[in-house]
Amino acid sequence: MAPVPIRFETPAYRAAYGRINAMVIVGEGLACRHFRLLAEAFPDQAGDLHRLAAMEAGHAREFAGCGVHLGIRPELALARRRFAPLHQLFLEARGQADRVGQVVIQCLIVECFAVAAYGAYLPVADAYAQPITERVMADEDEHLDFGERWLRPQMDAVAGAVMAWCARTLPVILAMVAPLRADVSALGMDPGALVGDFSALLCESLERIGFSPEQSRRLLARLLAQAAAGHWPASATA
Ligand code: PL3
Ligand code: FE2
Ligand code: FE2
Repeated sequence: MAPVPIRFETPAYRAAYGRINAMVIVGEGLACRHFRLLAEAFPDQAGDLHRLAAMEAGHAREFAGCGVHLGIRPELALARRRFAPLHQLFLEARGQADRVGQVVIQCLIVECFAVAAYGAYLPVADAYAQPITERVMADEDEHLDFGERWLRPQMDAVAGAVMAWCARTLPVILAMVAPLRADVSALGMDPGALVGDFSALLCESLERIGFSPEQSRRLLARLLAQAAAGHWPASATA
């Protein structure tokens, strides 16, 4: 099937872009804040974490530029409301001085989601946004890697906590993106493929830090069961 050409100037595209672009800008801004808070939780790695935070601030600026380039105003207040539960969960982990929770939420789950989302956007992005998205994706890989490198050596001690935080965070992510389904489609992306890629990336990450393929698949099954229960685009397959 030949791909349908994307018409960046239509009102439907522009309205959807204003909402999705805002999610990206707010998500990157929160990622910056989370890495600054992680720098406080990991004083011995504060320099590195401040560097990652600065990368996130750069992402927010560059994606904001993508909206400006199209002459579209992002719906930031809506995006902030949609991201609030995820930010609250991060703050809860921080409030308990739970470093595993903070790393799982930001470095594993949010970063895997970012890589899946930007990977889905890349083939349908306009010529201005495409190289930016490609560069940002490489950065997000590094952020994921930070979390994996910290978790892997202590896996025996933290496996239960990692699973528990995944189980708490995934429904929050699902609830956040479920209302984006129509907008994701309007930009030319397949919401089902997006969740499929996200689950696959998260599974691979869990395996890299030491879970067995069975354990990661069980978590994935839980995710897809929630999808079937209506919390995620129904076309999700993985
Ligand atoms: C990590 O550095 C930042 C995480 C931000 C995640 C934003 C996700 C927004 C969801 C929108 C889904 C589709 C995609 C893409 C367009 C650029
Ligand atoms: Fe980022
Ligand atoms: Fe990131």
